[in-house]
Amino acid sequence: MKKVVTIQDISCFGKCSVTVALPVISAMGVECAVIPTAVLSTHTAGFKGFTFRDLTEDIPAVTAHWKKEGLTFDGLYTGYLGSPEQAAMIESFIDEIRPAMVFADPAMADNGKLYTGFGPEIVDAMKHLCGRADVIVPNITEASLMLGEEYREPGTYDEAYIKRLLAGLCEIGAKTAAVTGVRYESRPNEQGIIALRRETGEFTEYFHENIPVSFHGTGDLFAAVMFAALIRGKALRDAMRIAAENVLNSIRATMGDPDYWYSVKFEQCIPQLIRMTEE
Ligand code: PXL
Repeated sequence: MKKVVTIQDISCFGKCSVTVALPVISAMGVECAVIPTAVLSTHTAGFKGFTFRDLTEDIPAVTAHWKKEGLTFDGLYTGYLGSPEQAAMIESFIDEIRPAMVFADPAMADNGKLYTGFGPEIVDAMKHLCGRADVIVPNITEASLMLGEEYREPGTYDEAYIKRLLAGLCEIGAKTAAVTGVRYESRPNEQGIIALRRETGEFTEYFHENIPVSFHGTGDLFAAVMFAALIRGKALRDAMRIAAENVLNSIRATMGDPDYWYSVKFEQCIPQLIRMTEE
């Protein structure tokens, strides 16, 4: 069995980051350790007055202990950070523990804006960390912030804009960059993920129906599934497809329930996810 670690926050209520990654990665047959970057009472999108405990100091301490124990990992998946300083600590973790694959989601922004609580320092920190990764999965907002490129609204750009972002992301150092939430002006009813492999210059894409709703936590769900699928040995396009289809299934399971605004009912789609993983 493959063994991985994810480094991101625990939002105690609200289903994102670790509380999505752990069940999903486990269901996909991969052992998952965690290093929490912060503990929040809820996620920061839509809840008011959430608590926030920063765990920055713990990252080097856990790294040192794990190094002493001789722990090894088939992969590392990084997400939401508690502070910009944590990015450099995670880079030290990569140097010390040497996970076989580094998958970074620079989870810091969406819809043209940084998440509540982040200042501009997080952008350079995430950019540096992404430069150390084998695979990165920014959305358009995160990609444009890291590159200092103009942010363009969904459905207002063409392929040239996305290819420019992808080339820039590979220049930062990422071996494979995949931009999520892509909607071309010419294909308004579709949404997709486009990836570029730095070594070969090869583009890989997966387009699907655009469901015109937005739910919190879907970026984290996408990243966790794509990461675990790659760890299970799936090809890049299959990993993108399984992740996207699982997010779509979870959105369909959630839509129309007015009590459910804070995340998606991904639990209901775990049986399908396991079937897609084992195919
Ligand atoms: O889904 C990304 C995310 C993760 N963790 C926390 C968040 C968010 C997005 O807002 O607030 C705490």
